[in-house]
Amino acid sequence: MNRIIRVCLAVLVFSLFGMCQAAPAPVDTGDPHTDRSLIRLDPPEQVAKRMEWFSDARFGMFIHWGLYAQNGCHWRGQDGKSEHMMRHLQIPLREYEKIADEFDPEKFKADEWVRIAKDAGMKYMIITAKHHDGFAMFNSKSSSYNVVVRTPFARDPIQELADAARKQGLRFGVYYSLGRDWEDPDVPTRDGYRSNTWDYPDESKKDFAKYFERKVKPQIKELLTQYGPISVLWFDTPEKISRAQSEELIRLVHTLQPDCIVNQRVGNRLGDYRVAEQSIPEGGYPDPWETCMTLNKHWGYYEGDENWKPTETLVRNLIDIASKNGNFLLNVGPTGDGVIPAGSVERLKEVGLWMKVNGEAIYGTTGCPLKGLAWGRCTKKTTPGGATLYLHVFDWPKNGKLLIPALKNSVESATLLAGGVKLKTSAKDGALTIALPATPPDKISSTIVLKVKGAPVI
Ligand code: FHN
Repeated sequence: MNRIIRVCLAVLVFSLFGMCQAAPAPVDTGDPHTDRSLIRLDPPEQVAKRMEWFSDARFGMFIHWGLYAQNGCHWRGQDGKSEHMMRHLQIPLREYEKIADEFDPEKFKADEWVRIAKDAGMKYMIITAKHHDGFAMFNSKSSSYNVVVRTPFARDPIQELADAARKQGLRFGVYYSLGRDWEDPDVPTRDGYRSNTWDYPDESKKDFAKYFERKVKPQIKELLTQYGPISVLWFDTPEKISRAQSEELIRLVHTLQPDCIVNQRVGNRLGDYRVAEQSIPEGGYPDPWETCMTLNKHWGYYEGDENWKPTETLVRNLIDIASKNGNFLLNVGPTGDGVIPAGSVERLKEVGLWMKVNGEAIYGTTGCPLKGLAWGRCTKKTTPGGATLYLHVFDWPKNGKLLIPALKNSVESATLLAGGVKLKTSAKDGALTIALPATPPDKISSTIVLKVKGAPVI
């Protein structure tokens, strides 16, 4: 009997130990949203060249703006819950399009939006050119269901923002809803409920290829030929697109604008970089990647949502993402009259104040081999004959001693980035200790610049 108990205990211990082990690499699910590895159509060096600015930029603005913003995702007094309100309330297209008759954002100023992004330390911006409602927020010759033709505003915000971004030195990109378009009768989507089943109930009649030829390709061509350099084509919801169609789109984009990067939501594991949504992947991804995240709880402007993430969370997310080789695409949802909500502007201003002092430790950095740092994160720049490690200290040690475990390199210097104060270091048993002043320069995260000889050896 004892032997049986021993064997059972052994099995139990090993299985528990196994559960504590690093999770096995996830199996590719075939779902373009979740697969870890991207399939490349171009040689790696060509992709790397295209991606250079992106990895250096690290921080961008996402903008969700469309008819749903007119009344804060509400319709005739009903709560539409989000930018999906047309689907949530099953609003017939003939009714939903009437919102366009009132859409006249007289407070919209492209230069103002770009300045807000620039002052936050953002280096690129991506706006919804067409979201799931199928309404083009640009002058589309191939679909009259667009902001220039159908609204009293009668202006092209994509044109105005592209021009303003270029003038202020930011890169500009566009979001395009690929697999969901509630205006077009031919768009089926996975499990049907994500397509327009209220105006077009018969899913069996829907032919994605017709929509792809009639609307998607012409509009992608318009976006890439009407507005000058487009740095990112940010596709979304690639349900039901075939591998051949995803490939055709990527080749179309890179034929019209070779430097334009395409995210993985072009579908079928293709694309130049990966996307995480509302989350920061534990170990990052092997490919270049970006986390997109809302500032409150909604992508589009939702009346009454004042649940803004604290500035500390935003800054530490940016640092955490950069420490894993990722980019942070932080979203704003402007109102129907063209204003970025005050709660967003306030926090972006505060993030910008931190970036003004510490941006050097984010832009152009890569992840750092120092992992699992209890007090914060680390980013890195390679220098001739060595490296600069940026130590982002969230929790300032009370005893004035910052411990960096297992860094074997010899130290050239250690300084506070804010103010340049030199810091004393000492090495013992393969660990490095940095003596710190009593008060941290920044309560959110203080940066120490640690210059070491040779590539970091952990
Ligand atoms: O359904 C959309 C949603 O409205 C929003 O645009 C996000 C942004 O990444 N993408 C889809 C949800 O994954």
